[in-house]
Amino acid sequence: MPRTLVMGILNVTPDSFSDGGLFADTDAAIAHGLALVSDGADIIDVGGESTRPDSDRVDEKTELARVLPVVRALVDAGATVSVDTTRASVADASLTAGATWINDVSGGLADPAMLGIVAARGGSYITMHWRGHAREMGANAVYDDVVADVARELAACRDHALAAGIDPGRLVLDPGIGFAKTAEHNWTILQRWDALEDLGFPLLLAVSRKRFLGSLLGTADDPRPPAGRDVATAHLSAHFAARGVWGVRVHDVRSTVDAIATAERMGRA
Ligand code: PMM
Repeated sequence: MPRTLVMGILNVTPDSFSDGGLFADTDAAIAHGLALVSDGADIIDVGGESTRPDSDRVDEKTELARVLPVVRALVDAGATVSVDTTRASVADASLTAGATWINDVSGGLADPAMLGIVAARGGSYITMHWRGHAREMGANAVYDDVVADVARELAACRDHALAAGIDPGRLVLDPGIGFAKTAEHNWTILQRWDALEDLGFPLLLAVSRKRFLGSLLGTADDPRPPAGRDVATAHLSAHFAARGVWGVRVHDVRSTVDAIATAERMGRA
């Protein structure tokens, strides 16, 4: 197995849940992206639209203005860049600017042009289990059997991506931890990861600083604040690296890189 890849999160937004506003300025965002690379990130995931529950959508022009200069600068510096977007136009412009990956939290559902554009451009694509934009997702956290339902809906995303012509060697699946899911749903999915492995594609683990970790470390009503969730994040990174997950998407790259290196060394018999 190749080593689990570490995707460093770079939110160029004023309102993301854990690092909102810190890197909203282009120069600060570029500097932070370069710092993530020097901490050991393999891919920098640049996002210009917050997916925080209850956040409003940004318009296309704003999203492009946030994302493109950062993508160009990081690509020029030699980084591998992913762009976290649900818009085909942003994906298209980002691939032109040198991005390798499109990370679409809507699994191709938000914009009907997305899958065709990524396929035509030969982009690499992360498709995530999704049940609606931020304002709608809380109400959609209803499942008969969360593992079976998420696996089935994610399989449909996989099949749509392949049918649109996305290269099977450039496709990664993500169950969308925290998206239209309660803390209990998230833990159940993580505990029954084999159901996702059965989908036959590389998987991305994206748990970093999410609220279910805050509830675990504090209480549901008084969760530990996001910056205090990095040890729990790194632990899950190591746990899933040991079972061969393709990648992990994290805010604090250093702690996850160290945890994965340690797990990898332990696994070398
Ligand atoms: N979560 C967030 C944003 N983008 N992308 C993927 N593929 N999977 C996720 O779970 C995911 C994502 C929300 O977290 P952030 O606001 O810290 O970026």
